[in-house]
Amino acid sequence: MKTALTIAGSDPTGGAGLQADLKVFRSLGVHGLSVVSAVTAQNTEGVDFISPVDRESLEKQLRVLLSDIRPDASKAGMLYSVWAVEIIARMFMESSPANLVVDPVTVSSAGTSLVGEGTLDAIREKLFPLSRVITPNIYEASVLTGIMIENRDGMEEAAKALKDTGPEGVVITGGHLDDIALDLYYDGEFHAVEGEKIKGEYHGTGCAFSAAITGLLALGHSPLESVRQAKEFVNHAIKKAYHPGKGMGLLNL
Ligand code: PXL
Repeated sequence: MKTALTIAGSDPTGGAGLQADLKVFRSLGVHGLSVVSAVTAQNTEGVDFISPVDRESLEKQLRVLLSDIRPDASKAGMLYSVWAVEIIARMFMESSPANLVVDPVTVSSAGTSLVGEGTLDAIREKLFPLSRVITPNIYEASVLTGIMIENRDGMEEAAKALKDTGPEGVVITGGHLDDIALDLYYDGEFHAVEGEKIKGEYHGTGCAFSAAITGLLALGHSPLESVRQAKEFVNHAIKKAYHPGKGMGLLNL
């Protein structure tokens, strides 16, 4: 059985974060490993509270797990603080992780900030150089590069700037061309990853997308193939989404 690790925040709704990532790994037939970086209190209407785990707890969770199991792929989701990024980067530099996917999470689907001061800069400087694939959405790519992305040219310019920070591939999500959802994958060449645009507000789509890429890389797919299949996986989960609460829909992972 292949293994995939997520380092992520806990989301009690099970729609995003660590819980969603584990469901995605399970759906793909990969054994899920998890290290919790923060505890959130939230429901389908929004995030109410965030408490990062302390340094020792984060470091111990990772060190003890990685001293035993070498994951076939790993994903970093919501890390929240600069020191969490530094601990993870140091630990991964020591253990040379295979197939690291970094989702530079900034805000929740309902708009709450999920990062502290300086965290995104630390992610760009310390984790992107170790990554196989990074998965910013248009907003995150704009903040990370300082480029205001307004169209496909802007997506391409930002993708190139992000590739220069060190990852093997960059996928910028959330573009659109008329009625087509456009994600752009760049690995030295541009690849449009198109999908049908689905209306409505869904929680955890970014988490599910980056987790699916991670699981597919663990199974041995190429980064481009993983990105394409991950997009299909998430679209399928959106089409079968359900509404257990009063707010956003949750993906059927
Ligand atoms: O989708 C970003 C995200 C990541 N991690 C956790 C979250 C969310 C969004 O709400 O709750 C724990």
